[in-house]
Amino acid sequence: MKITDVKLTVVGIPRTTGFVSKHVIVELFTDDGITGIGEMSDFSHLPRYSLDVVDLTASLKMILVGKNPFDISLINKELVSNYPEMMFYYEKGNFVRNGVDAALHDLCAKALNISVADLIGGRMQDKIKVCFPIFRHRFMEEVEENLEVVRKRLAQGFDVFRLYVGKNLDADEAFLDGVKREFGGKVKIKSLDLSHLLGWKEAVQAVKRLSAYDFQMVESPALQNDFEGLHQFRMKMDHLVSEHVWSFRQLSEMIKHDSVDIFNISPIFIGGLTAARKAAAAAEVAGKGCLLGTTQELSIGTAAMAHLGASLVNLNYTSDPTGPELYTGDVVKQGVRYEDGYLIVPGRDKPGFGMELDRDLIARYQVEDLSWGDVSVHQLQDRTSQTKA
Ligand code: GAE
Ligand code: MG
Ligand code: MG
Repeated sequence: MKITDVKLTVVGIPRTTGFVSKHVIVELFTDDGITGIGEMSDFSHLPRYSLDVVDLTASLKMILVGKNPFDISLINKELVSNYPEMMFYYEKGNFVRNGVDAALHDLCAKALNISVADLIGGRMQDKIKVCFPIFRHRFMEEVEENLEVVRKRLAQGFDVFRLYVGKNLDADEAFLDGVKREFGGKVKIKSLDLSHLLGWKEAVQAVKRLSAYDFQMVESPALQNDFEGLHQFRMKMDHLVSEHVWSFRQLSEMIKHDSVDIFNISPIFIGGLTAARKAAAAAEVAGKGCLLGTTQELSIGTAAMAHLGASLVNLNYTSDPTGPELYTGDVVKQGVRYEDGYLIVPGRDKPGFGMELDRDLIARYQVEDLSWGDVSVHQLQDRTSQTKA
């Protein structure tokens, strides 16, 4: 089997918060008539420059056309030469590699008539516990809106939440207080996510202040790539520390510096399922915990993570992928499902990721390119439509 063509389609899909994320849907065609699909999810992150999708399609064709899609390691090696690791969390080259590697997995599993989970090691679990995100408070008036999000999502079965903090600690505290008063033990806060906004010492102050409330872990409580700062934070505080993984070099530095307890692994940020599996194996070898993070993918990207999570032996903390619940639309016939706060791994009866593109939906959400609209740095950092300065 050989890859014969590559197609990239840009879609822009609003979230329930009003924030619009742009994604690229990848299709790899073959001489066997089988098509693999993948997703380069959520390009709407800083830095504010955009890839030229026409140019990207031409480059990917040069790399992929004529290749056997089962040569996943070889293709990944070429992809990393062309879109190298940059030691940056939102590096767009990683998003590109992720979309292609996902489509390769979907393609190979379809060719074998098995699911991707079965292709990459089999199923350790059929469902993955996830938490719902509460985006960062900047204003007091957002506290009540976010408590309403908790009410609504709890009614749907999401009983674990994670909270972005660090821009308005009064509001962060008021929210945690509101959750404790109204829901008591019915709602759990998995993590406080500082998103690298504060240096580790300021992060210590912030987290100490919020420690009157229950939460399991603190995420990204230091500036990006401050491995020693993360270690200092971890030694000072009782809570578990988690950090995203965005390059193998960064991963190995975090192991060397004993920076974290838990690696937050997302294929999008480490550049594909192949790379994410290596990161999970590194966590296992280093005796660290592991959870699946998210950029908030559509159903194809989320299904890819569900298959990855299904196959992991060390997925030992609540994971993050809830994209399909956050977006107001999608591009597949039947999206991934959530039940009682679990992401359901698509079944063995569905080859590949178990997702089928819906051409009408693609046409509805398709946009010209990845260019940026009128959006502020705050909106990009905090993922809200809130335009106030
Ligand atoms: O830091 C996180 O855990 C996030 O999921 C973060 O990356 C978000 O900004 C996410 C989003 O678009 O909401 O990518
Ligand atoms: Mg995070
Ligand atoms: Mg994102």
